[in-house]
Amino acid sequence: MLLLQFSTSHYCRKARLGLGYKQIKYKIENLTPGLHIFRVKPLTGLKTLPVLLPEIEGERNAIADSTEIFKFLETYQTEPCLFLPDHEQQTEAWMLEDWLDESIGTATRFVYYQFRAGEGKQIDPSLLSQTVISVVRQQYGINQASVELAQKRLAIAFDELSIRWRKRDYLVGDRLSVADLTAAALLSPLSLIPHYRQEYPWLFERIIQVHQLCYEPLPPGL
Ligand SMILES: N[C@@H](CCC(=O)N[C@@H](CS)C(=O)NCC(=O)O)C(=O)O
Repeated sequence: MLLLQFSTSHYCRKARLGLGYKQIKYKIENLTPGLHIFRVKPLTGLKTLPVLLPEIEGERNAIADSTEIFKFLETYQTEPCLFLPDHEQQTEAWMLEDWLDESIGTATRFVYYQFRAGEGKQIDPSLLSQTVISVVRQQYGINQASVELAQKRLAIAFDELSIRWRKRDYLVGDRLSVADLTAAALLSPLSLIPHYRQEYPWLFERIIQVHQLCYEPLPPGL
């Protein structure tokens, strides 16, 4: 299998957590933002990464979107199981996964790139890095006003996740699910931001645990 990714993308990290949890062997092709479209669009019709190429006869050529990659991995190799056996619990896990994917992963991106352009500039002050950050900020409309809204969305996420993760080992049910993997990946960029590290130490403990269960190197900052 081949994973097309941006090396620093938290959505690509999410796909790697799924592959790692199942201990599936795979190769990685790192793409350059912007130029990636020429590789990805003909394969999937979309322009986002991650994309998984199963390279298996009789299988789809390319699977776009981290959620679809999870579904594919579960059918490709059932053990260890990523889906919960109880239908109601799995439905709840999908609901959390979708909310984290559509709302919280985006909010993290806004807060992270705002930090990297200001207070966190010294992490990589090179012209190349600051140019990439500036392009991303323009592409997604990241500015003070949109970041403030993103921060409010994150505050709701911390409330919801704290109710679940601080009471039990897993967000839903009694084993790792798509919800845990998604939260761990999509909130991981906050590991570099001192404010979040100080306010929510339990969150980063969980992010570390999920990465260990998935045999994935820890995100920068942890
Ligand atoms: N819902 C998608 C989101 C993926 C996504 O937003 N990927 C970003 C990188 S973090 C991307 O490819 N952006 C490039 C673009 O939109 O051109 C998924 O889960 O795969």
